[in-house]
Order: sequence, then C-alpha cells, then structure tokens
Amino acid sequence: MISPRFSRRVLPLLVAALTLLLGQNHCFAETRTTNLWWAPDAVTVGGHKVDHLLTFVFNLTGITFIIVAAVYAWFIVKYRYRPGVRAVYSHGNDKLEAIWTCIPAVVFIGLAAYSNHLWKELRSAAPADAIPIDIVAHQFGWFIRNPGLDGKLGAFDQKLLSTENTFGIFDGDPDGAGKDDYSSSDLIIPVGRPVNVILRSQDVIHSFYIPEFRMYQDAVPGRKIDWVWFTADRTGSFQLACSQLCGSGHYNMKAAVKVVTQEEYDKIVKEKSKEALLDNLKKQSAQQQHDDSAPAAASQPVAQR
Ligand SMILES: [Cu+2]
Repeated sequence: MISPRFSRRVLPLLVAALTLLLGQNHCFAETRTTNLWWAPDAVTVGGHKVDHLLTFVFNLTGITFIIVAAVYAWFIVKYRYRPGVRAVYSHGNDKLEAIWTCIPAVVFIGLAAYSNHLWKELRSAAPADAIPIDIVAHQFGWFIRNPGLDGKLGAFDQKLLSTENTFGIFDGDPDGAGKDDYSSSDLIIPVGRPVNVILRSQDVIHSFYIPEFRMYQDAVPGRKIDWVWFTADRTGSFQLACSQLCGSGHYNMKAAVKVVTQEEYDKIVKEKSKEALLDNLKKQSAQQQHDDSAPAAASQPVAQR
C-alpha cells in the first residue's frame, strides 16, 4: 500500500529524476568502460603520465594507511587493560621519531620533485609540428577555428575579439595564412599528432575540460593561453565541457571531440579548406564589384545634374 506522503512528495521527485535521466540523449561521448569510482580511461600521452603519478600516490597512501591502521590495532590489543598489569610510562624513542619523520619527508620531497617535473613537461611549449587550433569560449559555447592545408592560422589578436569578429582576426588577413582556415562546431583532431589549443574567452572565465585528455585549463578574458597541447593516442569520441560555472547556460556549454585517423583528418582538412578558399574568393569578388560600382554610382548623379 503506497502511503499518501510517498505519492505526494517522493513520487513526483522520482518521476522528475527519471525524466531527466531518460532525457540525457545529448551526449557526444562514447560510453565509458570504467566504473564511476575511477576516472575514465586516459587517451593522451600526457594523460597516461598523470594517471601513473595518481596511481602511484594512491597506492603509496593506501599501503601506508593499512600499515598504520594495523599497528594501531596491534597496540590496542597488546596494551589493553588486564587486571594486575601496571601501565608503563614511555618518554618515546628519539631514534624512531627521527626515522618516521625523515622517511615521509623524503617521500614527499620526491613526490613534489616528480610532480613538478611532470607539470613542466606537460606545460612546456608545444612541439613545432603541433596543429594549432584556435578556441574561443563564449556564453555558452565554443568557437573553433582550424588551420587549412597550410597548417597555419590567420593572424589574430584577443584585443580584436567582438561579437562580429569572433576570432579577433586582423583586418585583411595580412600574412594570408587565414584564407583556408575554417571554423567547426566539433573539435576534430588526428590521432598521434600533437595539437596546440589556443584558448581565449569572449566574455567571462570559462574552462576547457576533456576528462579523457586529463586536460583542464581556464580561458580568461583578455588573455591568450597558448600552452595547452596534447597528443591523443587512440581514435574515439569524447566531450569538451566547460568546467567553470559561467552563467545560466553553463550546463549546456559543450562540444564534441573526435579523434580520427590521419587519413580521415587529411580528407576533412582538404574539403573544408577548399570550401573556405572558395568562400573567400566569392567575398573578394563581391567586394571588388562593390568597390568598382561605388565610384560610378557616386559620379552618376553629378553627371545628371
Ligand atoms: Cu563556460
């Protein structure tokens, strides 16, 4: 028999939770194979190194916890109250104290040194052959600009960012590298190639986060963050999500991340670059026509007068 309190209070909540769960069909990422008590499998070279360090720290602290807890338990039993046995007062042991102070100190300094070394490696300048990808975060989405066949992005400056100039590109594309650049709604990268993400924000602080890449970096308005780079080591579908509470639409600020083979990537770049070049040519000729007709139109009324 269902109580009236259950049907009044709990049932609507259950129905709402179920609706929310069933409504989650918006996910771009592949189903994770690891359980929810652990991070999803890492898919970048740096991600595996982060995982190794994390596993080592967990194992070390886990083993230490078991040893300490076992010693405590043994002491509790050994020094329990027994009738007729007098308690002994101990002043401690200097040698033992020195040992159990020095060992953790050496372990912690070692961990700090190794973590620092790894951090430096992950945050070092991107390799020269890395593919630059320009990502501009905004409320509430990601603008993604990819280099065309030349592998270079058109010149830009974060000071020029505006709602009209989404990527802050210099007027006239001075070095000509931007002619074949194309924008996309998904982040598509090739497997096994370093990718250098250049992060900027149009409005507030957002954060670039791909759990499987073990990559988390804030995008700060007014700054160009160019030290994020990674190499995916397998193909697959993942999800880029904003992990900085940035406003009412934050929950929905995501983009699909696709790691494809080099051949697939080359095909996409070739196709998209061609489209971008054609678009640019069309724009140029339209501008030319406009420029040519403007003086004629301006002189016409004079001639009629
Ligand atoms: Cu955001």
